[in-house]
Amino acid sequence: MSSMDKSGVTLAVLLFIAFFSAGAEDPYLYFTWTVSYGTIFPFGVPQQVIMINNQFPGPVINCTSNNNIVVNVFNQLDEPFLLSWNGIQQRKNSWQDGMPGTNCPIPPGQNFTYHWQPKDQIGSFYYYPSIGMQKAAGGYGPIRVHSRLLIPVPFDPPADEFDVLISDWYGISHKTLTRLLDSGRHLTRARGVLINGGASAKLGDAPMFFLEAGKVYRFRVCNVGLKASLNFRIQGHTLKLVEIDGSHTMQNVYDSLDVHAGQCYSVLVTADQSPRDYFLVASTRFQKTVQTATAIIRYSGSSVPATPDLPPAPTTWAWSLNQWRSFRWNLTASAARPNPQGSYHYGQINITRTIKLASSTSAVDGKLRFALNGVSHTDPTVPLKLAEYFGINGTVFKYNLITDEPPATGTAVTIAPNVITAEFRTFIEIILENPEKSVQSYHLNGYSFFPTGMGPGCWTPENRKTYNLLDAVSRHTIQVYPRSWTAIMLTFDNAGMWNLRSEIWDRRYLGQQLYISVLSPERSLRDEYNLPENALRCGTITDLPLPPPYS
Ligand SMILES: *[C@@H]1O[C@H](CO)[C@@H](O)[C@H](O)[C@H]1NC(C)=O
Ligand SMILES: *[C@@H]1O[C@H](CO)[C@@H](O)[C@H](O)[C@H]1NC(C)=O
Ligand SMILES: *[C@@H]1O[C@H](CO)[C@@H](O)[C@H](O)[C@H]1NC(C)=O
Ligand SMILES: *[C@@H]1O[C@H](CO)[C@@H](O)[C@H](O)[C@H]1NC(C)=O
Ligand SMILES: CC(=O)N[C@H]1CO[C@H](CO)[C@@H](O)[C@@H]1O
Repeated sequence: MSSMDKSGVTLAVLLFIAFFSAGAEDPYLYFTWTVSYGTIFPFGVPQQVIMINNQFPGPVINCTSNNNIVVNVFNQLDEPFLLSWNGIQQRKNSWQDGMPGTNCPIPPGQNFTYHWQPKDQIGSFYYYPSIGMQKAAGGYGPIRVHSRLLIPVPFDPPADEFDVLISDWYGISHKTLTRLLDSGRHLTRARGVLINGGASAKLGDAPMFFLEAGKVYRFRVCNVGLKASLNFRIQGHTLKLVEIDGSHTMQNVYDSLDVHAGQCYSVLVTADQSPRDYFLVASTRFQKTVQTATAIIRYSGSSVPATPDLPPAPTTWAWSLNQWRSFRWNLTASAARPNPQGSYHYGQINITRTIKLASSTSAVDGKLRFALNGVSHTDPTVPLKLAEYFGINGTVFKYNLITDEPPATGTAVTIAPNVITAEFRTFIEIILENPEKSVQSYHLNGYSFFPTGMGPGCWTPENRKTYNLLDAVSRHTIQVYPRSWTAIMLTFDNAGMWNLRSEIWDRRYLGQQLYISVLSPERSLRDEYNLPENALRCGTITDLPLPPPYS
């Protein structure tokens, strides 16, 4: 065969693959999960946790972009339960988002089958219980989304991958925490920090991770905790950053990374040090007493214990802000990009609307509440999305109680469902203002956004001159430093009902969240899937006839 014939054959094969991979349905992965209470002893005393299939953290969902993920969740708790999929965009499909505003909870003793696809997504994510304070009891687990075979990844395949779920841990049952918060109390200080469900490893404890000398490993690190920003580092090793919240980054090398509540990072670690044990460390940031958890990494075949001196953590806010400034999207890495219009050249799209959201803390009827622009969200019995779909939204909630400008400080706070509307496919700037003295972290479901700027004080239009309009890392969770602002931009091209929340879990529980209703006026299947046949019903929609389906 001449070389031309060969390339002709190759082209034909490629076209064949392209044709059939477009036509064939994406592979299905099935999971059956039982959710129940279990007991762990991370600090030597028994603590109740929520387990998935008797595991804490729960089992990994290891999948590839576009796979069909079918998870049948059996609730064996004594209370309603829902899982949500942090960072999975659920394109056209907020029916599967598993939030109190999109799904009826799974009653005790019953089950619900989620069916979703990580459409054009890659990266590291996690699932967690979305009702009330249940996340304080665990119930979370990792999600890995690999690139499809034909799509190049900007680094060589690692020898192995490790999921590292780090969190502050209160060691108080979620029901007790709920009672404390309901009675107007603040969340007390955490008991400590956990790494994959374990607290501090001591010299001589069993290793959690094994490395072979000379090889490269991917650590997928997510902060699944309730509040604390955590610094992640590995004794004697540097971290090559390759992914943030589902986007490939420029591969800068760091000694440690600040991971704020709800965020995920992937780093490559080369086992290039002398063969012995090393400590992997997660410690709290920005609090007076630093709390630290450790896990042991062992080079295979070694029996030399780790040295007890842990690498120091950074201490200042400025360090953290500068690290954020150093993050850059790898614009040349070919990867799945869920929203092409919003993804490329986002800096050249005209902003159609600016929404400023300010957080606040106040007492309402003597009880602690947190709000966004003066409204402290409360979940109605009928999920917002279903109320909207069944046309009973008018009796369940009012759209746009808040405006795009925060009210004057001191304005009375309203407790109500906080739902705003965003016009389908518009490009919007959101300014997250944090006038308070603790760090914030905000997550938006259904989307990935560009955090274009951060700065101290109050935001003004002048601050736009400081924006990164070229290569901000597209992501789902972003921090806002104390008495500072963060600006994000995105195209609202995913129809559905999407939660925007503080990842500081007591703030979220006591109202610092809202939902954004993005409706496609066409009610077309092109823009949004139909209500799934197995959707659970609750409250006043239980017996309502189904509205005409989208077409
Ligand atoms: C995870 O999925 C990837 C891609 O399908 C596969 O290559 C890998 O072996 C899987 N890993 C595990 C631990 O199952
Ligand atoms: C509950 O599980 C059964 C299989 O055991 C399944 O057929 C059914 O669809 C599930 N229910 C829901 C609401 O998904
Ligand atoms: C960006 O991605 C390209 C294409 O995959 C890769 O060759 C390059 O090394 C990456 N650049 C950095 C700095 O990570
Ligand atoms: C953005 O707005 C400017 C001024 O109104 C206009 O000239 C330009 O064409 C717009 N750009 C796009 C991409 O719509
Ligand atoms: C978006 C939506 O479905 N809105 C509905 C809200 O409720 C009124 C009736 O109260 C309907 O007319 C709207 O269609």
